[in-house]
Amino acid sequence: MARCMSLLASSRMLTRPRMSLAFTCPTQILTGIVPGKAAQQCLRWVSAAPMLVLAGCGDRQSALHAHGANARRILDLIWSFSAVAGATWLLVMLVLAAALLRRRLSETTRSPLEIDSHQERRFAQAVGSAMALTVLALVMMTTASFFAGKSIASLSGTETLAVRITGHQWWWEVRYPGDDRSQSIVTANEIHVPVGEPVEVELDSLDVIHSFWVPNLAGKRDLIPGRPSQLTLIADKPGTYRGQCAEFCGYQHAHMAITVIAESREAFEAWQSRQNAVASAPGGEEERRGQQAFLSTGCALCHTIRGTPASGTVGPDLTHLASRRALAADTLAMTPGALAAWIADPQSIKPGAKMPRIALSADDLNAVVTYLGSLE
Ligand code: HEC
Ligand SMILES: [Cu+2]
Repeated sequence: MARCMSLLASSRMLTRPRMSLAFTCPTQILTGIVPGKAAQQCLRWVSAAPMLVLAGCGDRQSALHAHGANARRILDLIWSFSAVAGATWLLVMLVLAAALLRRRLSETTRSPLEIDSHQERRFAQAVGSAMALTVLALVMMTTASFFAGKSIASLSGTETLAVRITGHQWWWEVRYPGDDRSQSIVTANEIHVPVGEPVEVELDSLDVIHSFWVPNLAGKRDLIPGRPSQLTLIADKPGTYRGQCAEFCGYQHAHMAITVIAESREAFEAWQSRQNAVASAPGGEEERRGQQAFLSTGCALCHTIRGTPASGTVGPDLTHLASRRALAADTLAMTPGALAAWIADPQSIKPGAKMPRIALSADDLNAVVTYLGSLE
């Protein structure tokens, strides 16, 4: 960006003949001797800027589009704090402008060391009232923030459903505890909730500190290893809301997204009963071969597919993989091509991810993709 700014500042370099330089150093950029490639890069930045700004206007992951009681309290706070901060900034700028203007108008000959007691008193009054105003604003903002927190906390205890989320580098394990163990649903990176009902989200981590943040629905809450925390989530409009880990947790932190799907009670219950079932048995020759390859090449050491001997817990539960919308914490869409690319070489898609590259023959890879793709 700095490179870009200095390039913009001196447009003559865009027309300057290209010099034969092997590299650019800051002084070369500043003096305007820059190869055409840097200029091109800069133009790309400039043309991308409006898109970056507009990207902030989407409402799938935005604290400015509150779709739940919890998020609305926070949005009210955002607006009131912004209003106070904006008004303060405006006031300071006005006073500054007035001071500069006055100084220019009244070029006095008086020495700055001379003290005018009348003026001193006025200064003291002005500083005193500015301080009083600041204290008043702080007290008002603290009170607003206290009541917002209280109102958010008052939602807890009214939940109709509990979801247990465990943070892993770099994906979210999602469990819906059932009355008995066989009834508990395990999935990953995707939470389904009935619309309009408060849901208790219990958070914990097994490795480092993560932070759960679905801005449309609720504020942030950290996941601290060994210190479970909880949060109440309400979605008052059906839809798909995106969230992201909001605490830097390592190399693939940026690829650790979570999706909340809010749907009607009936749709939610239908989803729940499909998820409760064990995985469907392989339907054909290809799927049988896929399952065999899955069980014999080490995948089963890290992944569970309920209804098969695969019971690893290092990676996401794959029992109903194909019912999810995305792969690897919203890094890829759920398509056969993306699934094949992920299994063939996860490290090229999410370098550092805790899934190793496992060499499979092309036929085995295809079969595994067909098999996993059938796990609706
Ligand atoms: C050493 C443990 C390990 C082994 C072995 C392993 N995986 Fe994984 N797998 C993971 C982890 C961890 C993730 C989550 C990666 C992430 O999103 O950062 C994952 C993610 C996946 C996903 C995406 C799941 C989702 O919901 O996003 C699929 C599909 C998958 N693995 C298939 C396989 C297959 C097929 C094999 C065998 C060829 C295999 N894995 C072997 C650990 C493993
Ligand atoms: Cu994280």
